[in-house]
Amino acid sequence: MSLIFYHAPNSTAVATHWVLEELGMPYDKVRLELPKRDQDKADFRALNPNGKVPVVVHDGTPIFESAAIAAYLGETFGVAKRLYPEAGAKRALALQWLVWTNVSLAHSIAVYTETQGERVPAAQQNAAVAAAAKAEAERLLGILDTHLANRTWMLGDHFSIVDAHVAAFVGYAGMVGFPAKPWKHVDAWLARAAQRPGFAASMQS
Ligand SMILES: N[C@@H](CCC(=O)N[C@@H](CS)C(=O)NCC(=O)O)C(=O)O
Repeated sequence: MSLIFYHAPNSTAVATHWVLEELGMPYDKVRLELPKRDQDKADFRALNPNGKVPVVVHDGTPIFESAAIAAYLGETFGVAKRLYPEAGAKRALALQWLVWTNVSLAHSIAVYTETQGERVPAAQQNAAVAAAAKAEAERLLGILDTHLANRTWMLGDHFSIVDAHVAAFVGYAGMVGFPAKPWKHVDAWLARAAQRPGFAASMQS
């Protein structure tokens, strides 16, 4: 079995890194230097034409998009370890939260970070768009808070790789203007998730 993980520090690949660590699978890491544009090299573009990390290559098949990677790794390696649900309704809920994280939460945060802040060029600044994106991200964190109000983990009593994936994004959100403190259930869950050895490992590039 061959599993290769293409990553970069402080990137979306942290979510995949955490998932891989939780699964305890042996894998090889290939680090890209994004500022040096390693993502534009032909051999990497052949794996992901989007030129973005993360990518995993499992037995020769490249897979991009962190939510798709989490779902694939979960169903392939996580079920026997009780880290991902078997096929059925519970798996649909797992997929629901993975997709929600990338399509809804991460999107609103990306719009916010791309339209305000000192690193954003003046031509890209847009206070109205940034305010709407902020409101949307906060609304979504509220939805997550309600979900976690009566659950220890995203899917119930057991930690799953869905927790790792979602927590990686929520942790990132905290670094770019959305600390979890106002959402007390999210905050407590994030603190629980951060106790996992997989979290510490995912912070090492
Ligand atoms: N939706 C993608 C986002 C991946 C992504 O945006 N990766 C960034 C790093 S956080 C990247 O590789 N950027 C390089 C570039 O755009 O040139 C996923 O979840 O995998």
